[in-house]
Amino acid sequence: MATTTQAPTQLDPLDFLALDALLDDEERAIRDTVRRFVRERILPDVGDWFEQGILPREVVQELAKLGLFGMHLEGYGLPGASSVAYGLTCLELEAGDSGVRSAVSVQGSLAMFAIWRWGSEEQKERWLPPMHRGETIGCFGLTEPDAGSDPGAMRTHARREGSDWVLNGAKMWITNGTIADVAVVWAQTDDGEIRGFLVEKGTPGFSAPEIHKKLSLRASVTSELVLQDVRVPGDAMLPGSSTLRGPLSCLNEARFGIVFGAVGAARACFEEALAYARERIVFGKPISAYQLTQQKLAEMALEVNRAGLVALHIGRMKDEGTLRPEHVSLGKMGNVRGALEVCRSARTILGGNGITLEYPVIRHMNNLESVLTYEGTHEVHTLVVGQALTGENAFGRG
Ligand code: TGC
Ligand code: FAD
Repeated sequence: MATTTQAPTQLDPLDFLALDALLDDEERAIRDTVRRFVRERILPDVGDWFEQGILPREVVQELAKLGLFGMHLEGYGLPGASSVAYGLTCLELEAGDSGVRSAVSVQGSLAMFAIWRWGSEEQKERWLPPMHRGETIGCFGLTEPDAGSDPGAMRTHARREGSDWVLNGAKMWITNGTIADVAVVWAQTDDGEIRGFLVEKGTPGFSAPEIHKKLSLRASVTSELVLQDVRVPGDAMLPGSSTLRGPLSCLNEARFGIVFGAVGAARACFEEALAYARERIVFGKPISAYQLTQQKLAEMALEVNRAGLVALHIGRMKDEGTLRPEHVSLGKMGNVRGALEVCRSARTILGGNGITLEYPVIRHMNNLESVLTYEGTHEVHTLVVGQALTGENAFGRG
């Protein structure tokens, strides 16, 4: 079959491989709605929010109004959107800011998913509808000061007392912790089980101080969770899971969103760099006319399109039910690393303007340093893929 002979100048730089044609009408409609929201509601102010270290509560409510919290889950009044539609939503949100995507990821893929997958019928009916509507904000507490990559080393402890549970310990780096109405807290029991508990804001002994001085993910609340003899009733425990498989299953969901989200951050930086290169005159010519700049732009286009294809393929696999955690690890490690490279290269094209919040590039670049680390570090995903390839566990334990 003949290849098309259109001149390269007719290609859309922002959809070079025409990936748009691989989406159906519903996916495109959801994508366009979120893209418009980001353009109108996030982009004009997100630089200021980043500078101030806030994500306004009303923005969180607007995300809920759009129906994005738990959008890919079914039942209990949830939309049951496809995985690809959810992924595209994450992509467009992260083209705005990783913190905005994180708000949706943590609410829907971590806190709501934990209840949806491992909760009792009563817990699902009580919590999921108000969480979808944004009336109840959730967080997900797995990481501890001394147990991040290795959550099996957690020290947070749950002791049975009559029909109650008493929790002691601390969680670290918890997105939305300070603003959450309910925290999903993972703890080890006397029997060596790992259990999830729903801890409501205001429970005596429970506090969630905000972590300050971050230089990344600043338009997102990050917190500690402190639990000192926190007593919760027996029905606050998620009954469906008693091992690490419970929390790790939730991570698959959030990591999936990051596979797409990273493409959004990369695309935003590529778009900015391309526009800037065409306008910026140095040595009498736009810098887009120099080979070195064109090489950077071509590499960026390659990465944005490669990562977009990987994300879409992984999304289709998830919708077909063939996606495995190892696939998600491969997607997360490749797409986040690639996005960071795109953003760093874009930053060089912007010269001095590359380091100011007047442009989105350094904000995305700094955010991606967190994305590289959270939801499993680049190294952890490398070892997951390495184990899948060789059958050898190189984590140091197991
Ligand atoms: P291991 O012995 O391999 O496994 C224990 C049990 O879990 C099962 N399993 C999984 N199940 C579902 N999905 C996965 N991805 C799974 N990985 C393992 C496994 O089959 C086993 O099940 P069972 O039934 O036999 O008990 O566990 P390990 O302790 O050796 O750990 C493996 C490792 C290192 C891959 C895992 O611990 C890991 O992923 N570590 C990274 C931790 C991490 O990613 N934390 C993220 C915290 S949340 C966050 O960062 C939110 S950021 C905000 C945002 O998302 O926007
Ligand atoms: P460590 O585990 O101490 O790792 C330090 C370094 O050692 C890393 O480079 C790591 O890759 C490397 N390393 C570890 N093991 C190995 C090995 N076997 N071989 C080679 N290298 C290794 N957690 C939550 O539970 N909920 C949240 O909502 C949440 N939100 C977050 C938001 C932000 C902004 C950030 C920064 C983090 C968040 N986290 C959250 C925590 C995040 O998941 C952890 O930071 C991450 O899992 C890494 O854990 P750690 O920071 O303890 O690093």
